[in-house]
Amino acid sequence: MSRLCFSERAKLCTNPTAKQLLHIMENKKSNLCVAADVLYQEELLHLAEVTGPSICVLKTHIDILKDFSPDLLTKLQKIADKHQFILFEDRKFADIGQTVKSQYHDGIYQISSWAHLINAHILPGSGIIQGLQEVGMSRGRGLLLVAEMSSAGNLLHGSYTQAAVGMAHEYSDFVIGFISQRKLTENPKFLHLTPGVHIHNSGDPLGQQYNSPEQIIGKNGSDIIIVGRGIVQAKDPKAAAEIYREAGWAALEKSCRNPSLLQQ
Ligand code: S5P
Repeated sequence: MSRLCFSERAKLCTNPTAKQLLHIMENKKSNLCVAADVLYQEELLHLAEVTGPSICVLKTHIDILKDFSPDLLTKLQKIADKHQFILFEDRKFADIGQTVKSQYHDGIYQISSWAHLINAHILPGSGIIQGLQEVGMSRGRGLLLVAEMSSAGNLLHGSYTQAAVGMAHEYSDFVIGFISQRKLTENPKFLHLTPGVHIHNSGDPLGQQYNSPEQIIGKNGSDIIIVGRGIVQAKDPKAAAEIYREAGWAALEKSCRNPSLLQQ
C-alpha cells in the first residue's frame, strides 16, 4: 500500500481520532505536530493560531502553564476546529489503571474532555491501557504508546519496545499508534509520531537528540514529525512551521516515489 494513501489507511481504522487525523494529514498535506511547550496561555493560543494552518497535531504539556484557566480549553478547541488539527496532551501516563482513570478524567485539567489524543508508558502493564480506555473509548479518543524515546541513554528498546507493539495490537481499537523513533510495525492502522526533530541542531545539553525530517520520515519510516523548539523558539514560528511542514511532507513524498529508501 502506498504510504500516501491516508484515506485508505483511515478506512482500516475503527478509532474516530485515528480516522480524523489521517484525513487531516491528507487534506492539509501535513505530517507536522508542533510541541507547544510554552508557559503562558496567550503564547499557547498565539502559537496555535499562527501554526494552525501548517500542522495536523498540536501537542501540549498543559501542566507547565503558569496561568492555566479552564476557559483556555474552549479557546484552544475553537482554534483546532477552525484550522483542523488534533489536540494531543503529552501526559505520558505511567500509573496503575485505577489511578490513570482519574488523572485522565478528573483534576484541574480534565484531559479527556478536550484532548483527542493522549500517550502512556507501558511500564505498569496493560492495565494502564484498560484504565485509560474505560474513560476515553466512549468519547472517541485515541492513545499512543511510548515505545521509544529520543533522549540519550533511555531504557526503551529491545523487548520493551516489542512489548509495546504487542499491546498496541491487543488494544487496537483504542491504541492508534506509537511515540517512537521509527516505524515499528507494517500494520497500516498504526501511526508513528516521532519527537527529537530539528533542522539546525543535533541536541540540547540535557540529552535531547535531534534528527532531520528526512531521516525520521524518509529513512526511519515514521509518519509524523514532532517539532518543539525548532518552531517555538524560531524568530517567526509561523514561517518555521511552514518550513517543517514542507520538509516533512517532501520526505514522505520522496520515500513514496522510492520505497527502497525505507529501512524496516
Ligand atoms: O521521546 C520523547 C518523547 C516526547 S513526547 N522525546 C521528546 O522530546 N518528547 C516531547 O517532544 C518532549 O516532551 C517535548 O515536548 C517535545 C520535543 O521538544 P523539542 O523542543 O526538543 O523539539
